[in-house]
Amino acid sequence: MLARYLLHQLAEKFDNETESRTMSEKVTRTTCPYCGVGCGLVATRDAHGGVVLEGDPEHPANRGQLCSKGAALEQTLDLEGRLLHPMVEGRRTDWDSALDRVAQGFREVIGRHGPDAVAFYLSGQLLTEDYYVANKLMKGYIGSANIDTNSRLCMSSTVVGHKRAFGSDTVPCCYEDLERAKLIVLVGSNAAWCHPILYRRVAQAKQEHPDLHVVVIDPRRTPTCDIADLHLPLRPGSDATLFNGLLVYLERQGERNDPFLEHATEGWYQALNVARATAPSLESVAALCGLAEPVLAEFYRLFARTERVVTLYSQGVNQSSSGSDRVSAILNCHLFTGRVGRPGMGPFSLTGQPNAMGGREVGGLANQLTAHMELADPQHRELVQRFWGSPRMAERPGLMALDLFRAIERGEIKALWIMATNPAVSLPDSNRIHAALRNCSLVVVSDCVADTDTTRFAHVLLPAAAWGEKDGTVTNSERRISRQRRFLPPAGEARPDWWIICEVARRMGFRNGFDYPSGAAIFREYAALSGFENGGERDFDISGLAQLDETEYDRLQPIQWPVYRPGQGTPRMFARGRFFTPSGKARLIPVEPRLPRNIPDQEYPLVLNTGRLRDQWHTMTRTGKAPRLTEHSPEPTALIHPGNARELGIADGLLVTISSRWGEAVVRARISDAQRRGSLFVPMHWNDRFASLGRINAVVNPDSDPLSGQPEFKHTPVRMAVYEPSWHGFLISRQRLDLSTASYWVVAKGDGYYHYEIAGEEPPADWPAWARRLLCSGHGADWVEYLDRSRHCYRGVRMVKGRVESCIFIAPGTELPARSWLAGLFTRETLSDAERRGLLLGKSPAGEREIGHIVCACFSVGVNTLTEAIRSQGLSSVEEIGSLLKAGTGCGSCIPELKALLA
Ligand SMILES: Nc1nc2c(c(=O)[nH]1)N[C@H]1C(S)=C(S)[C@@H](COP(=O)(O)OP(=O)(O)OC[C@H]3O[C@@H](n4cnc5c(=O)[nH]c(N)nc54)[C@H](O)[C@@H]3O)O[C@H]1N2
Ligand SMILES: Nc1nc2c(c(=O)[nH]1)N[C@H]1C(S)=C(S)[C@@H](COP(=O)(O)OP(=O)(O)OC[C@H]3O[C@@H](n4cnc5c(=O)[nH]c(N)nc54)[C@H](O)[C@@H]3O)O[C@H]1N2
Ligand code: SF4
Ligand SMILES: [Mo]
Repeated sequence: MLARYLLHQLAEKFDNETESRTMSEKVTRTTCPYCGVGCGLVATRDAHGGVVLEGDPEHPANRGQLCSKGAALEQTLDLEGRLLHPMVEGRRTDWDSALDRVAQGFREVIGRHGPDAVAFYLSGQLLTEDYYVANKLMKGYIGSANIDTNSRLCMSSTVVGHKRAFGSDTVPCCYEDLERAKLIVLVGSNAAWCHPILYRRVAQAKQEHPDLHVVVIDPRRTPTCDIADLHLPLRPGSDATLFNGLLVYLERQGERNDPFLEHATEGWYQALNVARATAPSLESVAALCGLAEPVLAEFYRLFARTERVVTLYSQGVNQSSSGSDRVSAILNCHLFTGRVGRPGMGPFSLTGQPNAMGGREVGGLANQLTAHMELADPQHRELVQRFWGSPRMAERPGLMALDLFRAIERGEIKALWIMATNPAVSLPDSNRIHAALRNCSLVVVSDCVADTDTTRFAHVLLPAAAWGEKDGTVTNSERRISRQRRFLPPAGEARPDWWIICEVARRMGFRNGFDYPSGAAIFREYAALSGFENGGERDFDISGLAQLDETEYDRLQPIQWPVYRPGQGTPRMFARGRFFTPSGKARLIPVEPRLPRNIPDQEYPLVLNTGRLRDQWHTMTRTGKAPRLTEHSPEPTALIHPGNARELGIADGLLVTISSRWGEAVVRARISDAQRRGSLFVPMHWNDRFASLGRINAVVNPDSDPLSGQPEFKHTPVRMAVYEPSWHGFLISRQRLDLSTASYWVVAKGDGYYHYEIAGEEPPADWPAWARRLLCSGHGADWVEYLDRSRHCYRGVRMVKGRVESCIFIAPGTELPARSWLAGLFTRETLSDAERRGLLLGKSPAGEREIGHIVCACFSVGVNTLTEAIRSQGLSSVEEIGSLLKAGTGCGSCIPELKALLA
């Protein structure tokens, strides 16, 4: 994929700053800042000061391919919305003052209330070097372990599962195993949208080897099911029963691997016994999981008869109040059959963020120590402290994310530093998180973006260098460490996170531990610590990278840990059946399946499931800037089964209120037979910057897994009702507007415009006056308007010098003109007479068709265009669509949707 972005001024500045750079250095290899697949990118600065971004054909994760998000990165690089300067109490200041303020604030709180009265909340989007120094500062110098990370929301159940089974948090597999497997089971993973390049590798492997089977286990029929031979739409939360049932079945089929169990494991008998008691028969499992018996039996048969099976799993497993047990139930089946440590098989947890894995390695979680050591282990504490030569060491595990925010709420934690995460949006029961942040006497936020739901609570804002501006390492899902390299100068006064942390540490009096000349120096120290007195007892060892000089660090090639010798990585773990438990044996864990604590009842009869969309990344601070990405899903929606919609009188496209015991949100209803009856799906992405009422975590329950602390994001009892405003409408404007006078609004950034969907409970007394207040800034505008007072229909178009500046359409119901033709007019400098005539009608007088919502982001092909062409031209394959309309021939992320349209 080719992407291009003009950065004249930035590039000039960069050249001035780095005069010595030669032409050949203008090609920079780096790594994608989004998901844990960890694709390589090549950034090329051309002679005109532009940057071209392409997939790196040499990176082993993606071999040149990129998904829609990676391919649209160039639309996120501009300075719009960036945090460019340090700010204290809303005022711009210089770095010295801001850093002094943070150091002094933390020192004061610690002096008065002790080290546990402060906390850091970090993120899998920090680089390893950033993460390492933050962790060192908190645990070794401040002397508290109140440092947790958004990986708590993401991976922590897997960490528990891994440690229980393997004695270490080790992912056994590598990506190549996907190509060598004969069966791939995806559990609670919508990889087609969330790990698109891996998904494509699986799709391609399946094309080349038709005997490769794919099974998807997910309550919803997701785009990932497009390549599945079998889809198990199980009852939400019933995974542990399903895998316990599989364990029993494997035993019955004689698939127990006795030699492996004997030599390499312990606990299988107890695990099997509990499975027998809780999932005795196919019939009982089918009933408990809400599945048809033949479908379940087919999955069990496939699993039993296939030696080379990889189970890929993600948040549908982890994000649960029994996530750790669900992970163990999966690992049990692999251990029971000895299917681990060999090519083409194993349990494979997909990591979410680009450096979720790196964060686990450096000990970003409150209960871990650096380099996979344990905070609860006195020997590990002593070893790390001695290596650091640090004045203190946290003595016990700190608070996990949810507990940490509860401690802030109670006033026990008084100073909080948040880096590279947006907890005001992403934590469950988020209204309560807002209250806690409001209550905290010192909130410091390091971010690249100025205005987020979280930065609004900050007393001190520190501008962090963004992707493309900073240097360091990340680790992807297959333990592969890759370099992120900078190819742009920092925006404004932004600085790398590690630099900011070290500056604060030095100002807190810890000069000795934080005097690093470069990120490379931090990496060397970290690599050395991983090998320090290790002797093969700890899985994480990258001591082979401890001697890299600056140039070697700069040129570091992607490599999988452990790395004992320079240049030699380890694709696969546990090949010899030795594990990191005290006995060296893996453990099977008895799993008693537990239902979520909060289950549907009469008052809240539906289950709310939340997750991701193809083209948005989390809280939208970056992907929300890219018109190519917002067009796929411009508004938050709730997917609803047709049966539930009928019962509740909900028609497709109406607004609905979703409420739980914790809070409320308003989103648009989309009726879909891909949903399980009784279960809704709402994306996690929208927040107070992009919608008035779309922040779904206001609704999500705050229950969590007692072992991992991972929240129950996929299961909240809710009720749903039609939201009935007195008027509906939309507006398109070249400027961003303040919509606080509309009770419902959602904004999406288009190419040269902002698109708002709006609705209101009270109609204004005078529509034209209201529209003028909302849209007018300046003189010299011509208005074209239509008003039907009695029916509350209003249409207004504001023109300046023959160019459309904004338009607004209001009606009592949702019957409004389609948006795409109107939006297209915002790319023009002047309009034809016919187009002017079409304005108030909201459609092209020439009869051009509306293209509908965008399916193919690369070539902006809409759903109407596609369905029309499929019908009229009799298209029957993705290839035919591609050759006629180009859709699907770019990044390929839309292929599952194209297939769904064909079907
Ligand atoms: N486009 C995009 N990609 C991303 C991200 C993004 O924001 N946008 N974020 C990245 C991050 S940090 C992460 S963690 C990953 C997450 O990647 P995924 O885990 O694949 O994504 P989700 O959509 O959160 O959830 C996966 C699926 O779990 C299903 N599920 C819900 N309840 C259950 C259940 O009880 N059992 C089972 N088996 N399944 C269930 C949901 O229906 C959903 O389809 O994605 C990464 N990639
Ligand atoms: N309902 C529901 N909620 C969920 C989930 C779900 O499935 N359902 N999933 C959970 C999961 S798995 C995850 S991982 C979280 C993600 O949730 P968050 O981590 O809160 O989401 P992001 O939008 O990725 O936030 C990253 C922030 O860091 C900033 N940033 C980007 N790069 C840098 C940098 O280099 N330095 C600094 N200092 N800042 C930077 C961005 O501008 C942004 O504000 O959400 C969780 N919340
Ligand atoms: S799959 Fe897409 S989002 Fe994930 S790393 Fe690759 S290009 Fe980036
Ligand atoms: Mo995540």
